Amino acid sequence: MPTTKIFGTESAANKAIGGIPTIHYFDFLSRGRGQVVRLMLIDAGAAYKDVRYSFDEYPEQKQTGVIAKMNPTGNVPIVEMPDGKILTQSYPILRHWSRLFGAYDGKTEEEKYFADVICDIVIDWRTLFLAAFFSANKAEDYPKHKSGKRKHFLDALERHLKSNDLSSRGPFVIGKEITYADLVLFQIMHDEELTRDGKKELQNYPRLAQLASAVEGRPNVKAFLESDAYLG
Ligand SMILES: N[C@@H](CCC(=O)N[C@@H](CS)C(=O)NCC(=O)O)C(=O)O
Repeated sequence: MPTTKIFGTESAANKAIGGIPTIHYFDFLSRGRGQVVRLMLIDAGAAYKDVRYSFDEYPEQKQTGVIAKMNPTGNVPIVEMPDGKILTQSYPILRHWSRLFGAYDGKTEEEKYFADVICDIVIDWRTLFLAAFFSANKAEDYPKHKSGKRKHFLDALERHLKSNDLSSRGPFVIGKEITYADLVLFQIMHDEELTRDGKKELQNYPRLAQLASAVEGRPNVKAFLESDAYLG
């Protein structure tokens, strides 16, 4: 049986998105595509219902269970809204809620475009990260990923953030305002364990370290990271 917990208290942020969402995802610490969906709600001060499936019970749910019924691809995260609407695909969910919040996706066309650019790079990075991290041959594949593709994405993102006119104002992707792209980028750095130990593995990437610290310093995110709800 999946576990279900409520996080937070219903707020105006819930009203903006149509109530308290139920997020279906793996019981995978505070990591993964499901966590970045949770992270936007945490940052916005919205309550959510957190339904977590163990890696053992998921395959059956994906084949014939509740996951199969809700999502044609059988993937998680899946979000159920109180009016019965089902939301799938993590990045479209983040963009959808950004529009409903009237925040998190920049104001100008240039800002929106650049947030999407950074998000797209992270999508590519996450796909390769997961393939290596969950590989049957992880002992060989993950170190190879770290020195190969991961380094390539870190180099490219650092260069983008340092050279783009909006980003160079910092600390976020488009400057002073946070966007969903910051959450997405923070989450992959977190999941690759680059934000721990004083961010020592980001020492050659000062702009990325600055962005990670700025996300961690958001009041609601900080409170979450310091709470028992944060699972690592
Ligand atoms: N593009 C989808 C990808 C969803 C996806 O691949 N989710 C993974 C977990 S992060 C999953 O469902 N893995 C289990 C499987 O594919 O069987 C999204 O962003 O939501």
